[in-house]
Amino acid sequence: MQIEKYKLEAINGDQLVAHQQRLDVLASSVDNIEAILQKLIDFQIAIPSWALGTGGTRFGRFAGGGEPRSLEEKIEDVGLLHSLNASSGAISLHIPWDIPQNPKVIKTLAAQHGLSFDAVNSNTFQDQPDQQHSYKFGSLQHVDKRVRQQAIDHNIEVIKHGIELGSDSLTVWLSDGSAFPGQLNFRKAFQNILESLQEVYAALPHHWKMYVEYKAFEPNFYSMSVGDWGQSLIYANKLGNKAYTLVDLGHHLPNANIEQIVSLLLMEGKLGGFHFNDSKYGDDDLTVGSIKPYQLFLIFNELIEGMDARGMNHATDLGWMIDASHNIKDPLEDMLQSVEAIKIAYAQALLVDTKVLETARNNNDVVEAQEILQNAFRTDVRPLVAEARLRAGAALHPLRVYRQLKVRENLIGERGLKAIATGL
Ligand code: LRH
Ligand code: MN
Repeated sequence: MQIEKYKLEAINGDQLVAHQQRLDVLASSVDNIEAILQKLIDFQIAIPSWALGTGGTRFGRFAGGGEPRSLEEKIEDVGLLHSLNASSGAISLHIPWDIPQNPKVIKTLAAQHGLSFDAVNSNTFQDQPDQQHSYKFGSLQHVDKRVRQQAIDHNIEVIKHGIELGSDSLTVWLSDGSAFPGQLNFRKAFQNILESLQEVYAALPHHWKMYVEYKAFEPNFYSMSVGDWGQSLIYANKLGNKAYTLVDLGHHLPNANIEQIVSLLLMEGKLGGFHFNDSKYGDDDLTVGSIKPYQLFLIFNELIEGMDARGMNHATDLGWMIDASHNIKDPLEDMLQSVEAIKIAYAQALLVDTKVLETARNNNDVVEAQEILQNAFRTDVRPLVAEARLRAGAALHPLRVYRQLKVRENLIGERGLKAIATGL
């Protein structure tokens, strides 16, 4: 399904006057509004190919209907999101869930929707039907060299798919670890993974990046072999300049200070990118900003401070990706809300006057420092985010257009209620 431009402009038309009034009010208190608008327009977030259908838990899965049945339909759905918010200009594939049978055709179709291919993701956390060796006891950490080689070969195959599609980064998330004390020699597991990743690293084209994604627990619940930012950083440092850490917001122990982790990884020049989502307990993969919007703002505050300190380009120098799973929400509505939450947090953080904040810090004026941050966080920047969309030819209110044009009903009409998407 495609969104006809005239229909989108007609719906925008009804909201323009109210929008302009809200924007004028906000503009009266924001100095560098044009610079902020351009940064918002340039800021694109990659949509995960594995989160366009209804996810599930071990207790149940409640399909919502109209789910994409192929990679082509997944690209159409991301194209639809992008036409609504002009902020979802890339898709991140997971192999083998989304193997491009004909890369040229897939690349052309994506380009027609204004999409590029972000990081490709390998999968050595599931056994495929035709697989020779099982990953039951791990993949790159495995005590058996043949299992490690199988996993290395898979990652190199994933790089090949990425090259054909014009991607320039590989994300490696390992479910490797142990379920019980005594099961694993931690040092040998680390060495096996490092040696294996070095073989994968050697297969990277010169301009590619490798993201090493860490996770504190699940599916292993005693130890994970890339269990936290420190372990991921050791791997990235030992592997070389193309290797970076990847921060999935849901992969931390309760109450971890993620904004401090982000600040230090940036300082080390080893922060590669993000998997945005939100969570209350574990790796809940909930809508971004739905549980801890202040934490998301604080993370963007550290990102801007750290990226500006290194002269980095906000839009292109880090991997901005969503990684979520939808048990009860419409996957596309969830994505629209997630992208909106990320843009709002970024816009609020761009309002922080870092010079005044530094002065307060140098005066140990803790109260003033908090006031500066919370003034920005308590500023309703939604007119700014909407204006950036409008200038990029998209919807003032994407979710409203999505519902007004009955997109899900149309997709169910096209694909049926029983259509099941590959992914989580
Ligand atoms: C692991 C993870 C990883 C993906 C998977 C779909 O929890 O975050 O990034 O491979 O989800
Ligand atoms: Mn992830």
